[in-house]
Amino acid sequence: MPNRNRRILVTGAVGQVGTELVPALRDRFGAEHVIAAGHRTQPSEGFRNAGPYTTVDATDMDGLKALLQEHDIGVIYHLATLLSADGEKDPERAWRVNLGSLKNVLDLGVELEMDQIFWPSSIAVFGPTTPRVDTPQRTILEPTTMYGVTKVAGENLCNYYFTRYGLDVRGLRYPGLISHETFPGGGTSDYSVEIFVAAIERGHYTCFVNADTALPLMYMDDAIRATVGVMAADAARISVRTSYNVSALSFTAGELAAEVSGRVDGFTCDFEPDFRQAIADSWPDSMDDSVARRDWGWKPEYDLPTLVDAMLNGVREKLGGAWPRV
Ligand code: VAH
Repeated sequence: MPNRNRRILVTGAVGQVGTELVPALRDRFGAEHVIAAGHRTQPSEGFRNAGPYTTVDATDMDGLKALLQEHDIGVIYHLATLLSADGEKDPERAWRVNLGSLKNVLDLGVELEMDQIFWPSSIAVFGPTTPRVDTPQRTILEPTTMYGVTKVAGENLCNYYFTRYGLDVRGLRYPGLISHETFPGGGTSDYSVEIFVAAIERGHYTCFVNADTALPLMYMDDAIRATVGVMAADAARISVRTSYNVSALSFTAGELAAEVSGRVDGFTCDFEPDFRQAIADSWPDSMDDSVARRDWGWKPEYDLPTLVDAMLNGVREKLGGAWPRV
């Protein structure tokens, strides 16, 4: 049985998911129970002061081991990663960071007898040969980005450490995540966040994918609930140890622009694809997440209108702070 006295470590804690996962875990388990670990990105003062914060380079095995022992960690949410667009700019670094850090986490998970490990996969595991609509849980995984390659390799590494060592590793194939608490960078789905900031700041956005580009997308509140939900599930119900498909919405960049236009007077959007179009084109339009719904009761709560309302309200509130210019 998990030792509930041992603490939780979140790596990549200052990233798009970590910034919202850390508070959610602290609400559930107590602020002092959750150690937030960043690396290069500087946290806001509020984030740094909200509970235990440190930095770690998860590719450094000795440094990571020392951190796990110092704080008596029993559960790791290992979020540190290079995303798809940044990964294509430096594939070698993407492999080293994404896979090197995961291997360290898994090896230390066995050596220090971690109770649980969470690791995020992505729809980036899919490629041009994968069925594009209602992509099944088990299907062809031939990604055309290094980020996707690291996610396929990582999923199989997690499954191996469960099968070989009994390590309780769980993962989710996150869709493109849409949030307003951090400004994401280095991803292909970033247009789905940038559009809200640009609409409020300038009333115009130039989108870097075509209007008819459809992707599986999800509001961050749903992603956090899925993450907490899969980790809270009885281990006997977990039938997937690579990573679960979890889905919420599928819509095109043009549909998103139309929803924003209906709420922001005078907003206009044009579409000028860049190198990220080819990455988006390699990913599916929608995912089948029936296995996650069956195994541990996954169910999204946000539809497109409620997502857009939440994002516009959140970005308007956030713009009082220091948002970078898109
Ligand atoms: C990216 N936001 O764009 C990430 C995500 C599905 C996309 O993995 O790389």
